[in-house]
Amino acid sequence: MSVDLRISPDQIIERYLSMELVRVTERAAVAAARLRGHGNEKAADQAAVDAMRRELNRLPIDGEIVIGEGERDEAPMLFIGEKVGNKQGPKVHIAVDPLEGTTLCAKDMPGSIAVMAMAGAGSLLYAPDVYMDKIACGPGYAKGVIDLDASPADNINALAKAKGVKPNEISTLIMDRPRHAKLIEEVRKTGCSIRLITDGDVAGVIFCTQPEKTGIDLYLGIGGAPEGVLAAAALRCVGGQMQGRLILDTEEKRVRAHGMGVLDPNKKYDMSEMASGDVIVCATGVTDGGMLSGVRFGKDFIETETLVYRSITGTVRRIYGEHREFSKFQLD
Ligand code: VTB
Repeated sequence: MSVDLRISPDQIIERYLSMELVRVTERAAVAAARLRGHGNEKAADQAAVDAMRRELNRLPIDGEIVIGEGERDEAPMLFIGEKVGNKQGPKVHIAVDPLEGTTLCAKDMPGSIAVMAMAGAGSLLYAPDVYMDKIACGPGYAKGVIDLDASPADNINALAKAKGVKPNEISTLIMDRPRHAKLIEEVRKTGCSIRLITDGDVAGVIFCTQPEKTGIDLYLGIGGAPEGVLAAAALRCVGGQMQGRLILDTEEKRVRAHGMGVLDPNKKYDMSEMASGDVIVCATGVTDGGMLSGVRFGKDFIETETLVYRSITGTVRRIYGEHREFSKFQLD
């Protein structure tokens, strides 16, 4: 990747903003983590949404939520189209999932995170809250090595060849859902291993970027479209390939998507059509997971772990935070 090291005024703003975004997902994660293991998904999600919104509104941006908790009538906060920020800064579009893996948090199971992406206006796909068929692999492969329209076996064989291993040495990750019965059966026939996850496919896709560490080469299957855009944004920052297609299987969904600018309901989106330009992605662990440690409540301070990705430079920062004011004043 060639990097232009000259920094424009806009980029300076974005550089400063990366640290501000860390505060946003940290707050959301701490708020959700207070309700970790309480069996109440709604309450944990609400706490994360409230905290994220409060923090977003403190930012020096003229922001608009393009992926959020849903459309205005179904989501009182962080709805698609909601304006956030103090308006004293750049026009940006924001995708949020204040608590990705609500069930994981409610059951105190591994892998729930607070996550958001920010980019220039028009850079993130306006994805309605429908399913998306997705495929993703990590960096280092020739473009086109995987294809959403190829069979699982063909994708696995192509990836194995490119990696220089046998097909049965490729490890895949799929969400454990009845809708994936056929997919799982086809992958099993290739002899590949499958990690089945119950929730949290933003992290599932990101796992592909570090196969040596996570043991995952390939993500396959159907998950949420908003999660797809967030994952594409993160993948763009570190390299890797991803394609997605919205599943618009009813007239109502097609009309809704059309209203959001999706003119071709069968379009296969490439990673950079889902997230383009200078994107910053930020994720803080809520429960412990393969990617991030969860929030720890200590006697005197609260610990958080956050990953910040930036597409323009490909930098990934892992930020450990000790928060004293959270614990003293119980702000969230
Ligand atoms: C996923 C996953 C989420 O929803 O995309 C998914 O990342 C898809 O929907 O954590 P289903 O649960 O209906 O399969 C979650 O599991 C929950 O928001």
